[in-house]
Amino acid sequence: MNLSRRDFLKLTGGTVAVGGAALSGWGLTELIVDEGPVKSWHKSVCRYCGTGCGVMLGMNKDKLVRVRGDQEAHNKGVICIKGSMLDSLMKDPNRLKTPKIKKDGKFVEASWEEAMSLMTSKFKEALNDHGPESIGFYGSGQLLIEESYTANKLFKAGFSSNNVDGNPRLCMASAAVGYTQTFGKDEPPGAYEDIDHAETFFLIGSNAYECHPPLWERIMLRKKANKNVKIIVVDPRKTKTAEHADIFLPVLPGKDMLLLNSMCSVMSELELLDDDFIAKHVSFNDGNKKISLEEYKKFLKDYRPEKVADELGITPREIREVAYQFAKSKATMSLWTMGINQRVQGVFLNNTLNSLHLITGQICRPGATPLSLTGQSNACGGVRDTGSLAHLLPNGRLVANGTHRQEMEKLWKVPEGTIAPKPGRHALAMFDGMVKDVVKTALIMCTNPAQSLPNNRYYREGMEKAFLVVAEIFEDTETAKFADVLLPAALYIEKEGVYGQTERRYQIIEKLRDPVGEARSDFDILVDFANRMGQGNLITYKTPNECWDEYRNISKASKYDFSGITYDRLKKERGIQWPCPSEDHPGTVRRYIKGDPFADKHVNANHKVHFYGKPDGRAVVFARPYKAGVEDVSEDKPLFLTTGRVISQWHTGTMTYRISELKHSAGPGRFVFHPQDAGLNNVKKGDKIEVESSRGKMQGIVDISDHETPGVVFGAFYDAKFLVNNVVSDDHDPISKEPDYKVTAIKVKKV
Ligand SMILES: Nc1nc2c(c(=O)[nH]1)N[C@H]1C(S)=C(S)[C@@H](COP(=O)(O)OP(=O)(O)OC[C@H]3O[C@@H](n4cnc5c(=O)[nH]c(N)nc54)[C@H](O)[C@@H]3O)O[C@H]1N2
Ligand SMILES: Nc1nc2c(c(=O)[nH]1)N[C@H]1C(S)=C(S)[C@@H](COP(=O)(O)OP(=O)(O)OC[C@H]3O[C@@H](n4cnc5c(=O)[nH]c(N)nc54)[C@H](O)[C@@H]3O)O[C@H]1N2
Ligand code: SF4
Ligand SMILES: [Mo]
Repeated sequence: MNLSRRDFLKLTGGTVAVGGAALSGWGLTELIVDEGPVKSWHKSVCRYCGTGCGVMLGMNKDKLVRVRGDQEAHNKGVICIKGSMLDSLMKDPNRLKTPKIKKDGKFVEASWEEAMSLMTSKFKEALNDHGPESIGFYGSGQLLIEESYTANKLFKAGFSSNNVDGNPRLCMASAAVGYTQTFGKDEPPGAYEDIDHAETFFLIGSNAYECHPPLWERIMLRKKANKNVKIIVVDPRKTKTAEHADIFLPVLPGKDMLLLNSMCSVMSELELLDDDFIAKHVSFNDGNKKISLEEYKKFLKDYRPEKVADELGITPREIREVAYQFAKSKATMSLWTMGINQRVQGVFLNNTLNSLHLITGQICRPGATPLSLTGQSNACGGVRDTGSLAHLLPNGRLVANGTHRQEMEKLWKVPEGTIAPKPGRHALAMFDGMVKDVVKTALIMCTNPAQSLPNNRYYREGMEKAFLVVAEIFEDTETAKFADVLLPAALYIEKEGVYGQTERRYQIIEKLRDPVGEARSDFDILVDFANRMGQGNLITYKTPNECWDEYRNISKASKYDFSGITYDRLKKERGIQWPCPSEDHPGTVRRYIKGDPFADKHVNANHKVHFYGKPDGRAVVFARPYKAGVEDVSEDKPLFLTTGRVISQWHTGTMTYRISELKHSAGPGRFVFHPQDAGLNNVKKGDKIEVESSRGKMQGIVDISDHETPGVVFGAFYDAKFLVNNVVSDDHDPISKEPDYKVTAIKVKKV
């Protein structure tokens, strides 16, 4: 069936995936756009999210006129409504087209020469007068790998400044630390393919229906094909994902550690543990030292369902049922996202999710795996794998580790001692440093922190004080307003480079047209900046392909080895999963088992798994206690505010809220109440209210929906006129430093 996009949105509210399959039933594989005939089709990847959908782009000269899902990619032709409207984004007439410099509070057009020399002189001044800790780079999981790699190398090895961080800190940091602590290496052991083999899906803190629609559709197809498939959803809100669950646990926000530990305790009590797997492949730890299985079991006794169910807001029976289903199913796959990562106990939650799989042996088999879903298109490849966070170096190395620093200094051909031994400032600390006037000058690229950081008013003070260079595609973003120098960036198919998504899959985006106006790719901006800063000997490559080849060869020295993934291969194949140590290697679907080049020599019929990230080859099960967060409801602040996303909008809305169909589908930003809470607070749809949290007050409009649950108010963050982050708390996980956007106690009053 062919429909215009407008009709499609009218019929569906934009809430279903566009594709061949189960959910939508529309049989749509492409949406028709009247932009003239397609002259050539090109394989690419969607610009937006970490699902990493393969798309086919129909070009008419330099115009993108059609987008459709790539049948040969992992998403099998399915894409969501955002991806299907990439052409609208690419033809937006309001792009930033020239550099601008702020003079007397107003932006005036400038040449690249003027803008770049002002930027260079400000960075040199800060470096000379205040040292490497006074500068910073705040990047993004939406930059290309070559761009993040270059910025990271330039700052850490060129300027000896570890103040390199970015929005993946707000998103994937807890998952990355979780995997690293458990397995010794970041990035998931499994892959999307596991969806086709799983019998039980355990989705916790993920609204995959709205945020990873093609993956959700693949889960639905699996369920249709096999009647034993059960879907468990744990979420304080009755999301569209939860609506389709066989078992839905509406836990209260912020308490999941009680649930996960309780599930472990049930498994221990009912002898559902996989003793053989544990004996061969697992060790136990209390966070400080190794412990025995017996000691671990003793720790779990405090979490018996009867002890925790009330606090979770569910029944002991429900916990037992879910634990039993998880352990006994033929293959259990966990999927989680921000409801778990963006939490003050984000790392512990990630550890414990991994543990559930390890103690039941639900891992390293088709369909049995803990798969953390990635948020942004390139948070994995671009930021986690390149080590573009304040505490990391490329391919799993740590700033604080002397051997790792020396390895990178050799690979980057800089003198020993060049990389500073102390981790730099993580996202919140970077902007806090600006507030305190310690971070003087920073480059912000491909992210909009003035809207996306929690406790937003506070960090904006810092943006006001520091000298900010902002590379953007639009001039009207909240962060661009704080820029002293604004640089026009090339977007998507105006440049070339690689994205790496959830399942360790690298895919290329080819350049299909020139940038608008005078815009330059973030890569070109960084290479030019490096030269002007006297770092031409460090950043020697001139093209993304040359950069890729340098980085690809560097990866050889690590367990991330993707040296076999060349641009040539990426152009021909539909993405390749690392490890991939040679050009004739097919890539690795599942890690730590036969077929993974690093496990191969250790595994045999009797010993099928080898966790090579750990010296003893054993993954670690941590005994992690629950700790109540500071942001809990009380008489004074009786409601939970939780924040997140809707299907038709991307983050801060700069790209999607200007597209009329998508704007219409989402509507303006608002506070969404369950009918019962609306009644209790005497508010109705359309009322204006004031919301107050520990961080401040804001006003907003009320909406009412059965998708919310009593006690929980939802707000999305796409609308710049509804800055929900004004009231969201910036409490964060003490290890990952990822902020807790999901749990803020509030009170409301009608205005
Ligand atoms: N449409 C759309 N898709 C996107 C994005 C987008 O902006 N728009 N962004 C991408 C990015 S970067 C990301 S990070 C992902 C995010 O993808 P998701 O994490 O799936 O989306 P969120 O809406 O942030 O939150 C997920 C769920 O966590 C639940 N939650 C809140 N508090 C708790 C809690 O205490 N416990 C539990 N168990 N759950 C809780 C919320 O109710 C919500 O349903 O989406 C990616 N995909
Ligand atoms: N309340 C609340 N806040 C949240 C979250 C939440 O759940 N709740 N989630 C957090 C999470 S998980 C994330 S990932 C962050 C995302 O937060 P941000 O990264 O701040 O949000 P985006 O809207 O993705 O910002 C990307 C910016 O880059 C610009 N841009 C697009 N393409 C390019 C390009 O090629 N080059 C350059 N230079 N610029 C480009 C866009 O116009 C946009 O302004 O938000 C975080 N904030
Ligand atoms: S699910 Fe994500 S990657 Fe796929 S089309 Fe939608 S936004 Fe793009
Ligand atoms: Mo994210």
